[in-house]
Amino acid sequence: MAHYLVTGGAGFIGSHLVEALSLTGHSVTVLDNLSSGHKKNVETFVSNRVKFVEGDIRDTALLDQLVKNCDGIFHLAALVSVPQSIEQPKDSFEINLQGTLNVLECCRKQPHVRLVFASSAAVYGDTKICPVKETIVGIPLSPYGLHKWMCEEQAGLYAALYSVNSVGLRFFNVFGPRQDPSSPYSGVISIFIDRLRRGQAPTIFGDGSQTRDFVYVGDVVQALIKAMNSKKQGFAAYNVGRGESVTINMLWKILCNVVGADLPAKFGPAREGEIHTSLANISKIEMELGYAAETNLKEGLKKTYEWATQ
Ligand code: UD2
Repeated sequence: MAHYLVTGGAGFIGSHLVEALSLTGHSVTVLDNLSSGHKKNVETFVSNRVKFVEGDIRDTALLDQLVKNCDGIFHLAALVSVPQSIEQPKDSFEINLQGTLNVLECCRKQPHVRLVFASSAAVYGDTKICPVKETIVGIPLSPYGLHKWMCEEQAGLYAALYSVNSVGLRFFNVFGPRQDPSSPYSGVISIFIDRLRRGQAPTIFGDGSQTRDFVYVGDVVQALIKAMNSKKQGFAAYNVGRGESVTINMLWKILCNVVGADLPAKFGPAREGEIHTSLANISKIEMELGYAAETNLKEGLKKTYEWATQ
């Protein structure tokens, strides 16, 4: 059994990872400053094997202390909102880029520690290439996307210079239980489900023909664990999606069908600066890590709706 540090472990994706690791007998230290995560997400998993530490990845002394005795780090802590990164680019720099550098420095000091970190489809920006492959060099549209891309470049250099082994996972549109619907920039599925629960029509931005590759959080956890268990040396980046996309109009239709609702959506102005199509080519992660998206959109929506209405 291994001991892992999960930064951002009280967040939406992190808490599912902590749950899976603890269920398979590993011990975990969760580090989270609760800026977007919630203690209640992990409280039920805290045990003699799962420890919660409230703290920040900008605190290098704390990081050094927590990394001791670790076999691997899952680094998911971030300033996760793209719009917030546009309003506060310096915070994005300090949390997303410098924070990841702090984690890489810990790995440099403890060369046996393997690192898996959250990158994002935002590194591609508006590529117009669809489906998009890891070899495509995009032009990020936000500090968030730029800093995630720079994290990958940093990790590549740390692999070459200091033999730090790491994987960056480019998450596409992740959804599932515990995704917080409370901000206007929350994931569209969490917002749509919240509206359905209230019997309200959601607003589709634009004509709804835009497409996204929605991936269930359980599959993201699978990708994280496979990346950690892989013996690959050096640095590699992988797309994590389902390899299928759906229009937002179709998403609403499928969701209504899953829950047996008949509620037409409203339409509002398109979001400024947003990309129209997003679809991951997942053949690299399938071939190199043995990843296979297991939960289709319908099943994932069903599980998420059940969680939201329990
Ligand atoms: C996703 C990520 C974001 C960043 C970006 C990079 C999420 C939650 N966000 O933004 O962090 O990585 O990709 O490309 O994964 N929509 C509506 N009505 C609503 C809310 C959304 O029509 O009430 C539409 C929205 O205009 C967009 C789609 O739904 O076309 C998905 O929106 P989103 O905010 O869930 O995710 P996205 O792809 O904009």
